[in-house]
Amino acid sequence: MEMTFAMIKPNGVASGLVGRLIERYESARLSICALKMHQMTSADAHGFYAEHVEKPFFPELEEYMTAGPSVMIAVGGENAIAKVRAINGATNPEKAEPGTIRHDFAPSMTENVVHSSDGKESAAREIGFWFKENEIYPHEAACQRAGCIMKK
Ligand code: FUP
Repeated sequence: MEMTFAMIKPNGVASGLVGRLIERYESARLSICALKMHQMTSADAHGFYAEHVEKPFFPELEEYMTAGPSVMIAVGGENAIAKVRAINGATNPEKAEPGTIRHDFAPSMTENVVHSSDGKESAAREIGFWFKENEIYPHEAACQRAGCIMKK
């Protein structure tokens, strides 16, 4: 099982989209392994987006990301990294395919509603950035013990 990091950004939370967006991930047979709400501080934004701090768009990105709470999620399942990227759509919503979250909801490249890790390394870094080990429930066995009530 692979795990990735997904985030519903402040305008997604403020627009009441949390349930609808998480449903897209769960409907793709992905599972929630960790979940919390958190409003990024300036320090969080500098740490999480360390590779972008020197870019010209960073001040705007920081302002957006610290404007309200986001929902942080570790998402698990087969090919979770690629699946969540596909469900989210291209970074620039003008290039996002119909049916993707960013096509359906994102007003601009900066305020693009959702995030997801772009590879195994970033997934591990990003999950570790937001969650302690004992906040993550990655094991299918634990899910099986709880029981699935969905009809096959
Ligand atoms: P993504 O992998 O889709 O999260 O995109 P990036 O890591 O390349 O960029 C992170 C965030 O910076 C994007 F979600 C939006 C913002 N960004 C801009 O505002 N302008 C740019 O030119 C590139 C990224």
